[in-house]
Amino acid sequence: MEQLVQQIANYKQEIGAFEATTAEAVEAFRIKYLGTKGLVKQVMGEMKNVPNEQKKAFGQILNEFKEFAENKYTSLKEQTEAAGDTHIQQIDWSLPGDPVAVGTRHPLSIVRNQMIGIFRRLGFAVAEGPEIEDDWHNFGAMNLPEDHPARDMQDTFYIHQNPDWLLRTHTSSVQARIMEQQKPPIRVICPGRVYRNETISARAHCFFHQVEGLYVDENVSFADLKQTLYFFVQEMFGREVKVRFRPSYFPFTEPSAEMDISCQICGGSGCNICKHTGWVEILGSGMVHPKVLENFGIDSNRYTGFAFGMGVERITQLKYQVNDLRLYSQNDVRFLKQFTGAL
Ligand code: 2NM
Repeated sequence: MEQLVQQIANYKQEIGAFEATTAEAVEAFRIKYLGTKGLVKQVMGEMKNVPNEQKKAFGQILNEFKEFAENKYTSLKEQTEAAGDTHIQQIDWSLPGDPVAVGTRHPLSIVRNQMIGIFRRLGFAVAEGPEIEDDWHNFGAMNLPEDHPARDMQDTFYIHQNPDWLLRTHTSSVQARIMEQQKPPIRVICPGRVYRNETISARAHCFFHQVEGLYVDENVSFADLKQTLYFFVQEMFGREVKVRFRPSYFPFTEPSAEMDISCQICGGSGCNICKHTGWVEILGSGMVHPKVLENFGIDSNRYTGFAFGMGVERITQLKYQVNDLRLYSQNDVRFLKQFTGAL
C-alpha cells in the first residue's frame, strides 16, 4: 500500500514535468496516461488488491491522481493550441509568394505548331505514324531502289531483331500509310521525328524533326506547289520574304525542286549564314512520282500531286538565329528560357 502511494507520487511528478509543444506530443500524453491501456487505468486496477478498510482512502488518492492527469492534459492542449494561434498570427500575408518556375514550350514545338497552323488554314489535315517503320513504307513505296545510298547502314538505323525494320528516315512513311488507307483528294502534313545515322556536330544530329506535306487530287499542278510554299514562307517569315526554286532530284518526285528564301539574317546583302549568297535553302519538293501513286493503286493518269519536306530545326534556326543544332537537345535552361512568352 505505501509502495503504491509512493508510486503514484512518482507518476504525478512525471506528469507535472511533462512538456509538449505539438498536438502530436499532447496526443502521446493522452495515450500514455489517460488511454484505455494508460497509467491511470492501470493504477485504478490495483484497487482490487487493496484491503477493504483502506479502500476509501485509496479511492480518494486515485481520484485525485486521475483528476491531476486530466487537468494536465487540458492545460497542455490549451497551451499548444494557443501557440499555434500565435504562429498563424506571425505570418505576414501581404508578402509576395515564393516564385514557381514555369516551363516554356520548346522552340521546336513552337515552330512546328506554327507550321501546322499555317497549313491547317490551307486545308491540310495532320497525320502521325510510327517511328519504327518497315522497309516498304520508308523506302520501297517511295521509289527508292534497293541500292539507294540512303538505305546504307551508315545512313539508316536498322533494328537488330528484324532487318526489315528501321527508324524512319523521313515522315514520307506516314504519307505512304495515308495513301494506303485513303482515296484522293488527299491533303495532309506529317510532322514528326526522323532518324539518320550521322556524327553529331553543330550541323548534324542523329535525329531531327520534319514536316512533310502531300496534296493529291485531279489537276494538282506545279503552280499549286509554288503558290502553297510561297504562302507558307510569307506566313512564317513575313510578306517581304523572297523565294526561288532550283531544279533538284528526289527518287519520289519528278520534277523535283529545292526552295530557297532570301536570307532572314542579312536580308539578302550577304552574311555567314547564307555564305554571302543572300539565299538559304529551306525545303525540298516536287510532283509526286507516278510510280509512287501507282504503288498505292492511285491512277496516275487521273491524279497528280505535289509533296514537300522540310526540317523544323532549319526553320527554327532561321526564325530565331539558333546557330548550333545541339542546343535543341541539351536542355540548357539558359537557351530554353529565351522562348518564354512565345507560343
Ligand atoms: C521531300 C522532298 C520532296 C515527299 C514525297 C512524298 C510522297 F509521299 F508523296 F512520296 N512525301 N514527301 C517529299 C518530296 C519529301 O523532302 C525533302
